[in-house]
Amino acid sequence: MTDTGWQQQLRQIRTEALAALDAIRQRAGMAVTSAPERETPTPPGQQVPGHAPAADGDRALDEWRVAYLGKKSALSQVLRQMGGLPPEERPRVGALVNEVRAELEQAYETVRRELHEQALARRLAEETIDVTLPGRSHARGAIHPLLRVIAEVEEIFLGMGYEIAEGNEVETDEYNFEMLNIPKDHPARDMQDTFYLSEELLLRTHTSAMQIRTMERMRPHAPVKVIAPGRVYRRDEDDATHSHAFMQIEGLYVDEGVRMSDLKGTLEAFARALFGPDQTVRLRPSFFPFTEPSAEVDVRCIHCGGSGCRVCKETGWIEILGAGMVHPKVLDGVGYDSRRFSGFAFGVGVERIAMLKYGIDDIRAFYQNDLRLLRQFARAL
Ligand code: FA5
Repeated sequence: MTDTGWQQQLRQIRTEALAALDAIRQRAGMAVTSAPERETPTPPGQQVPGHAPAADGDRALDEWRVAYLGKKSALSQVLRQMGGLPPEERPRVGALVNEVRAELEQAYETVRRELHEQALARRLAEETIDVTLPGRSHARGAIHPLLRVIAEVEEIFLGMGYEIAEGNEVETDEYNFEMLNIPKDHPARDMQDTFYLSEELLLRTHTSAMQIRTMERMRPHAPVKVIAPGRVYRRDEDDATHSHAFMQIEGLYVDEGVRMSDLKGTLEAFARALFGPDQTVRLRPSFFPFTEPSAEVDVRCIHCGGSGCRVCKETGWIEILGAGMVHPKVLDGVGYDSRRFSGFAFGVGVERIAMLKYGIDDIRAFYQNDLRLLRQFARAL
């Protein structure tokens, strides 16, 4: 083959290949361009509607690559025939073949990129998102005020080295009463009548059953230092300050040498952490069968600061919990020798604390799920 023969053959291959590439572009809806101007991709606006789907363009382009740049392509065949050329001609023809190959490869890359950009533009146009649309706001929940109080009280006592324990709402008569020194005929049972599931099973009337369960679990280990929040039940008439189901937090500290002054100091620190640094507590003598001595514990009225108002019934004090030194009978009953160990316990009414803290004057508000009340707690999440 003569030199011109080579050139002609290569020119033919080039023309045919570029025409086939243009056909692919055209089918994909892109404007036809002559080879040197291929660099600029066709803007999406110029695309002809109703063109072949993007996948067809990709497939055609793959076939094109195999046909014009692949091992069996005319270009490769020319290279293979080069062996029959006189050695001095080979470099020139080789360079020519490489030139055409480079041009075809570049043209291929350009069309590949164009097809890709075209597909992307099409997807962007089809999947339009209106970013100016206002977002849909999600309804936000809030932590219920009673759970907030429990979390806060837990935090305070964790800071004083207490652990948190959990008890059963369904209790046995044994744990709820008997082991707390409240036998069947004891008048204290009248104050805590409850819902019985059977002779022996009941809905617990206070979290104090946790004292027994905790000491049984920990014995003979000391100190025992736990608080146990939870729901309790009583056959009380519902009114502004009473509910038949409410929450308590039990506290128990047992060790050698625990004294009443420890109880008072602990409760004072608790009241200050909860209601502010100026708070004080007052212990009034009281009676619980499982503590001796026993006390009702008041804080200075949050509303009037102690001068007397409607909330504190003009006394300047508000009761928040019952407490006392763990009765020796209770200690001995669970295996802590009362000659060696002593302890204190207290039971806080969660609703009463929440009412004071958030200025809520009816306990029923906590259970009615009135969103106007609950929403006020969403802000302070
Ligand atoms: C007791 O329940 C004792 N277990 C507390 C205790 C624990 C004493 C450890 C000694 C040692 P009391 O019945 O007083 O005590 O209830 C404690 C607190 O629960 C009360 O101060 C009050 O805040 C709350 N409370 C009692 N009854 C109700 C009720 N019906 N509705 C809402 N809160 C109540």
